[in-house]
Amino acid sequence: MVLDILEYPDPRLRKTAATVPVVTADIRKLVRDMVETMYAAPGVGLSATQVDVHKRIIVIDVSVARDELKVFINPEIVAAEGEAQCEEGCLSVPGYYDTVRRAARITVRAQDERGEPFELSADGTLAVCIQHEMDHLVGKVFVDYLSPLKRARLMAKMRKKQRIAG
Ligand code: K2U
Ligand code: ZN
Repeated sequence: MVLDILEYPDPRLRKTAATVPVVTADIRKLVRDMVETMYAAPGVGLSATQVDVHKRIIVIDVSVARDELKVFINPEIVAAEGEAQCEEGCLSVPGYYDTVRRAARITVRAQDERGEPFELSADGTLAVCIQHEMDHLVGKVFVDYLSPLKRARLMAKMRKKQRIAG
């Protein structure tokens, strides 16, 4: 089922996710719900933190055809190099996009939804998205990288929007 996505500055977005000890049927059900929620948003990535489940799980599909789903359980970046600036958005900060600097190429180790370990090297949008989602798992939101002035303007805009939404 489609889950609710927490909106910035909800304090629950600041919680740190716990490692998943065993990939159980419940974890696989959560992954399915996260995948459905991501495609429905639509987004190219989603972290469990954003649906208020504080476990180290992210789902990503950066393909144009929306048919290259990647599931990362207990992801860890084992190598990072270079630097790239990329325009980022976030389903938890709707309507706001800004440039963030991140590593250009990364190697990530994780388990898939069967609990099988794998290693993946990525660059481009996939590398940006993996780093963006892994930030969510430690309570970071991409707006944390912006200048205080930009963040203040964004907060005013979000508050106004949330007031109108009632
Ligand atoms: O974490 C999220 O809210 C998912 C983001 C993932 C993302 C962040 C930065 C750069 C690429 C992906 C959402 O997909 S935001 C919507 C979006 C879609 C395509 C490109 C940029 C942002
Ligand atoms: Zn995000």
